[in-house]
Amino acid sequence: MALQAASLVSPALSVPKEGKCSVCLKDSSLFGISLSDHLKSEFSSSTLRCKRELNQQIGAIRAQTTATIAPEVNKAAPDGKKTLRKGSVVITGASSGLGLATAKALAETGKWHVIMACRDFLKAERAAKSAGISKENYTVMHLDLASLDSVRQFVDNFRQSGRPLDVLVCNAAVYLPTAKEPTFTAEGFELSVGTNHLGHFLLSRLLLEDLNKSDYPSKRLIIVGSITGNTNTLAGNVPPKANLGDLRGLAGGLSGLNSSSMIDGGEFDGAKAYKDSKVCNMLTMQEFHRRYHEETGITFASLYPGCIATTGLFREHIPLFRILFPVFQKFITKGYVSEEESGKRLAQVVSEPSLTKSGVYWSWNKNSASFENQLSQEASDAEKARRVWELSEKLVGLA
Ligand code: NDP
Ligand code: PMR
Repeated sequence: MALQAASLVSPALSVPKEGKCSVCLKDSSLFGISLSDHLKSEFSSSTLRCKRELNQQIGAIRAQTTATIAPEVNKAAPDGKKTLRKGSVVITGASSGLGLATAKALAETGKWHVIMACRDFLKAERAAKSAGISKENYTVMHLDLASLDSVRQFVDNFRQSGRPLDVLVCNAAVYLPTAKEPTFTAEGFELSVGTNHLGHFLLSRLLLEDLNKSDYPSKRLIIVGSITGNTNTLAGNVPPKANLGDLRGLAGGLSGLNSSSMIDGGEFDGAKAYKDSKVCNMLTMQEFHRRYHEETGITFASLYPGCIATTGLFREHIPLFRILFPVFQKFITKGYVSEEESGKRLAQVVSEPSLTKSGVYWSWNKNSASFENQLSQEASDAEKARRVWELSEKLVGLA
């Protein structure tokens, strides 16, 4: 049934009869891309650049204003008992989709102040407003993960704000399935791995110190993973499959100049680059756990929130995909979840007292109950995690 629907979706898709995991896509862009789509994306990338520069300026101004905000503290009530102060959580990419829904779910409890770490300041403000998040429960701060300078600037601005850091959620991501050629971050790393993995890697390494200083009862660092990076699932077996290979491209800096833009050293493939970046996210979470959990007590976790087929993640995909994908996930795979539901799930990983176990990749069953899921062989390979960590340290200037 699933495969019948799949063949309706695209002529570029062929399904060999044997083997349940052998669905083949001849073109990773699924339907190919029309000239008008291409021109549109060229146009929007230059307007995006201008917008980003403007946002950076606005972000700097805003950062100065947030620097004056007095931090909340754990207060002693008149009877001498301490009341728990509001938790302070940074969520990257909180301007849409999962990040916004999580910000809303946490803010609504009245127990959290959400720092929305976003590249588009105005978009984030508007998103918070239209989601109905009250002003006292959030702050927007500028962060462009595709620039390591911006990551460092964000960390400085955050520290100047005087707020504690109790939970960090590395959520932002880009997915470029129709790109024919690689695009690059400010430092020249292929954009998907550069943003989704390397930007977050630097951010979380720098903010570990801040998390460690927090006096909040449960400190957490969460890196959003995905089923599509796990080849022990049907979804993870849809080509192109994640595969970091021997990491030769990562070692070469993903620049596409003297080395490949892909981690495994292969030809550029936007869909594979995204899935590889998700494997890096899940490996990084486990390496954090091995290196720092015992010493700091911080909970390190990852998750697959469900297939949130309506988010902006698929904005670069062709229009037909964006129409059919939610229907396919709702009625065929039954893997679909709404943005609201996914936000509640991630909010649980941020704040539920029952989800404090570290080193876990959380998923949810059909009744929306959380469980500890198994990662694929590659996504749980400790030796690979160590090597990804060490190579990433060099690329982001920490080693
Ligand atoms: P969205 O596109 O809705 O959200 C992604 C967010 O990342 C946006 O806020 C976007 O900002 C932000 N972002 C992108 N690039 C940068 C950058 N350079 N600097 C800062 N922020 C950036 O997608 P989702 O909500 O679906 O994705 C959220 C997470 O969930 C991702 O990690 C994704 O891998 C994961 N996930 C999603 C699934 C799904 O089915 N959708 C399934 C499994 C995991 P802007 O608004 O400015 O574009
Ligand atoms: Mg997938 C149980 C089956 C299942 C689930 C849970 C997902 C989730 N997908 C499943 C199956 C299939 N998908 C099958 C059988 C096919 C072939 C028709 C298929 C195809 C497909 C495509 C072309 N699926 C996709 C794409 C994308 O472009 C999405 C992607 O890979 O983004 C990286 C995607 C996804 N499927 C999912 C999920 C959660 C995604 C997207 C988001 C992500 O992993 O972050």
